Amino acid sequence: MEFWLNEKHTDGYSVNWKFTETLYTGQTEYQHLAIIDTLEFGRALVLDGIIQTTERDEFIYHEMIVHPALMTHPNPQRVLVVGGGDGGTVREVIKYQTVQQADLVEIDEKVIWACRKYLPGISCALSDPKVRILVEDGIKFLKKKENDYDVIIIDSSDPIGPAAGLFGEEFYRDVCKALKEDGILVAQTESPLFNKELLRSVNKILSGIFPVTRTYLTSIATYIGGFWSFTLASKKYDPLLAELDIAKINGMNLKYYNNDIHKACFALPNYIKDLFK
Ligand code: AG3
Repeated sequence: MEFWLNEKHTDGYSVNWKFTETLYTGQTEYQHLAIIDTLEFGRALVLDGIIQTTERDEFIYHEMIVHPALMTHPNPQRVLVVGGGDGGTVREVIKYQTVQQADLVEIDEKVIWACRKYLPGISCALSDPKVRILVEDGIKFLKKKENDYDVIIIDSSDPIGPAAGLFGEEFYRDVCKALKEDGILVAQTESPLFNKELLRSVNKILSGIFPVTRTYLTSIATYIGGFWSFTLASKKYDPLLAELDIAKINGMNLKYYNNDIHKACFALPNYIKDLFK
């Protein structure tokens, strides 16, 4: 017998993943959660039927959501990750010697539990003393914060279900307030091909709040549409002008991000530039 996950993205597009084992499946308070072992990509976290991360290519996403901002900021000490309960993002954040504390605010405790148990290579940093885990709604958490973080990273799922509120203006204004005067925000902003209105809207909202807004790209086979986008918004430092101290990443053994990628990832094809006109 063969097992296939049919990952449905739109009415006319889905991706099929052959898997050999279901390690966990269940309904949480917020979503359906599964951990499966796929034939091509290793173990994967699946939320509401959509693959969030896989052992094989998680490094691309997690390095790219973290390093452009942490290299742009000259002295990141306090970092907040909203979502990201699998732990991959905080794993990259605490590689920086300057980082004293990484707060992880994840709404769904079950995601943390399942990733700790079944995805140890991704979740390994969750037990690090620098990481403080708060099981809480990121939207409510940020309302209480002011002038507190150097970098805030929004590592969310798609803008439906529990993450819907993480792409709107009110939330981004709260993020801005929670950042210090030279703080940087980064958000995963979906596929520019499949979700271009979302990317356009986020870029526009952030440009109205922050002096510097830059969308950047990478490609991750697990996610659809060729390119995957991230949007960085900054109160002071521009990732394109920042003097990068490449010594900061020496010894981190990164598999994707480097100095050349930092410069190249902000280059946008015309169909994406046109979205922001
Ligand atoms: N968060 C982004 C997953 C988006 C997947 N969406 C999709 N394929 N349509 C990943 C969380 C990893 N820490």
